[in-house]
Amino acid sequence: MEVDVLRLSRSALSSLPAAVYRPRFDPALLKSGILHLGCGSFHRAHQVAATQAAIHHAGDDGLRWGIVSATMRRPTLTDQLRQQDNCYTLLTREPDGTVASVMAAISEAVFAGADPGVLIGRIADPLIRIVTLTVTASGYHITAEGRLDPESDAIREDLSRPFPHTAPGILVAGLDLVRQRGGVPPVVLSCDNVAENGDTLRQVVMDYAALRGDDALSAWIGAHVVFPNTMVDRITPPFQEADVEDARRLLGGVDDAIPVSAEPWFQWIIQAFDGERPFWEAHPGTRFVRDVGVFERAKLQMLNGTHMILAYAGGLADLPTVAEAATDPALGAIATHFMRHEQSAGVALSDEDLDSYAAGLMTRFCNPGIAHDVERIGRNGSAKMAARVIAPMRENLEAGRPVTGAVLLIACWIRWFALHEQEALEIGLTDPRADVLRQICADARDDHRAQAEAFLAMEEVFGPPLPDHDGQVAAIADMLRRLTDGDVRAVLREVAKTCS
Ligand code: CS2
Repeated sequence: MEVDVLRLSRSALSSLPAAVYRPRFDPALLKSGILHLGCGSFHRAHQVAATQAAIHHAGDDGLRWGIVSATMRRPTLTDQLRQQDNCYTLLTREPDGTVASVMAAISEAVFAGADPGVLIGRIADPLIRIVTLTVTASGYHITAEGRLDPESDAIREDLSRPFPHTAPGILVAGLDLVRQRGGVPPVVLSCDNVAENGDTLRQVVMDYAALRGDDALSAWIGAHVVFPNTMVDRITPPFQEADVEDARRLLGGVDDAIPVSAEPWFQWIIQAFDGERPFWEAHPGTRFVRDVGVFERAKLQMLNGTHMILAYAGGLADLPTVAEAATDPALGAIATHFMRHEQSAGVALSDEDLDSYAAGLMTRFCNPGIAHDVERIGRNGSAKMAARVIAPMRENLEAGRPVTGAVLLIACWIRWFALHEQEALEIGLTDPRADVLRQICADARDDHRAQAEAFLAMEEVFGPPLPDHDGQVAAIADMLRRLTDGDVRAVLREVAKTCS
């Protein structure tokens, strides 16, 4: 006999166990006031949670802040969201167990891969007052200097199409329509881990308009569109089958095909801006401030940069998750030291605040409830390197401080491509510049110095030459040799000895 399984939807909300947090508004009454580009796990664990809190806070007035959540990548998630009336479970992995909250602030789930024109029209919809983005650092197509990379294949292809597919292209086309109609442009809010994400996005969008040959549009965007800077932080591992079982158990047997799992920590620091917006500060951890800089730098370098060393070294040392890498005695010690003594360069916080921020981050990395694969964190390194690793490394070199962790990180990253090129890397390798980087390793097989030299010569990734550039190349080449010739774990133990 087949048992009918109740699927999560608006009508199932009333059958959920009392312990499950759920929307205190009728999701059917939501109107769309926000357009989001990049409907993925992070967006669903972060912005949607804050928007739901804001809607609760404002009562009926909050109902205008439903989110049109769009993706260009594949239709699977949007189809599943629609099958569940855009409801899903947020599984918060607390140290003493998991808490389930049903999220329902998405008013429309849109797959726009086949027809990006839909998004362009929505940007110009007068009811859409804010356009938010989580398209990852690689979605900005920037050089190490934070300008649009005109050589990027995706941008070149975009410019030759009737409808753009990249985020900068879609924004330019949508804002162009606003201008043609004489409308008021929406605020464009980047929620990606990109340095000065709002300022960078403004520049990238203006560069794109200029590349299209429309300098007047570029100037209009610069003068009329607000791009606040933000810092976003919540570790959100990708979907796992076990999440579905956890959701079913916590929802009292109700099925959710698309739960999202996240750590309890939540931070969203937004540069204050004029214009209508949800009362996002109703969610603990959200703050509007004048200057996001210090928060952003602390987070990008200390969290995201340290994530990278855990990923690249962990991937070589057979430590497949961040938690395993961070709890490994040698790599954990290296990461702790790197975060506090190298990656804090230029972060304007007191020693006491840096100590406690760093200690908190290491505890978060070790959370066993968060299964975050190093393969995931290691993706798109070429788009992340400049702001997260090279900026503090450069500052340390200028001040004459050691850069042992940065050298190890870069050498491990190069080693990923060298192994991949020889079909000897078991983990997947995703990077917008993967072909070029793999080719460098193929051209200079077994020549560590040539590999290090060619990688560091890529100014679009590393920026201008480092202080004592040849010395850095030699140090990275030497580390590459040690990683190639010896046992990676033994190398990590040796490096850890120098981190005290
Ligand atoms: C990670 C981030 O993949 C990465 O680059 O460092 O996604 C990180 O988990 C988040 O920024 C945490 O807020």
